Amino acid sequence: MFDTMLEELNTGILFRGGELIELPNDIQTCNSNKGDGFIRNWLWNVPGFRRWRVTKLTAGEKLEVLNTVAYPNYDNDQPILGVDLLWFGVTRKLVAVLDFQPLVQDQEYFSRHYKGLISLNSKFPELRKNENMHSFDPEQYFSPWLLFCRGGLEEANNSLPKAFSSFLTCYWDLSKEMVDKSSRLSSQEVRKLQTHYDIYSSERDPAHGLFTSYFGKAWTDKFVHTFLFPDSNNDDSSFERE
Ligand code: BLA
Repeated sequence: MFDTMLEELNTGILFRGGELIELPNDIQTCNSNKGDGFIRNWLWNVPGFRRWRVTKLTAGEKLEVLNTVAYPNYDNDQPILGVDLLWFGVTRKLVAVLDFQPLVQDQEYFSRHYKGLISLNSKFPELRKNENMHSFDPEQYFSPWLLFCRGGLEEANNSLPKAFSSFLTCYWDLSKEMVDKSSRLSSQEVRKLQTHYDIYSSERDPAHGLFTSYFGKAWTDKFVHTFLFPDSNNDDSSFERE
């Protein structure tokens, strides 16, 4: 379901000078102890970013997931790129979330970084369905212009691939703009907020149970804290905003 988008993402990263970072074998790929689950991960070193990870999970016909997160360098306060796409084959249900995940929720920040996403959002009404969030707080690290839809085959085959392409282009454009602009948030503050993103996400991400059921608790704990959200091991106490 998501192979063309995965290909587009990895090719786009390569085209912008991305280099693969070698991962430990058991993180790069892992087979489920339940038989049909398989996960593959890529970690990229991309100019302008301190970390860009990509994950593809398949469980036979039952489930397919494409997930990616890009963390800009600390001297750039642009949002984190976050994409979570899930296809449940048996029920033919799609969950698609694409956002420029804001470090802070204020108008000044939004007016500097969201022109592109606001325009893109208005072009894909079928992918912004005002879905409720159960695990996450929509006002922490999510923007008002995220694309979030619980849909079906129609959205998965038609709008989503188009939106995904435009979304990536829009994020690359924002990164290009930031080369000549200076950030308003200090590097120190960006570091704190990105670190807190990992702590927060590792606590809230609804994928934990799913990973445990396919790959076991020990592997999942290691995967969540070393690959998905490596900064989640930091102490939370110093992350109050200054
Ligand atoms: C929801 N993501 C989910 C759900 C699962 C995953 C099982 C619940 C499905 C549902 O609500 O019906 C699965 N998430 C995964 C998997 C990975 C993962 C397998 O990270 C593998 C790496 N999630 C993100 C990112 C965003 C994100 C970067 O990882 C930001 C765009 C969003 N996922 C997101 C949101 C929901 C979700 C908003 C709905 C959760 C809610 O209702 O609060």
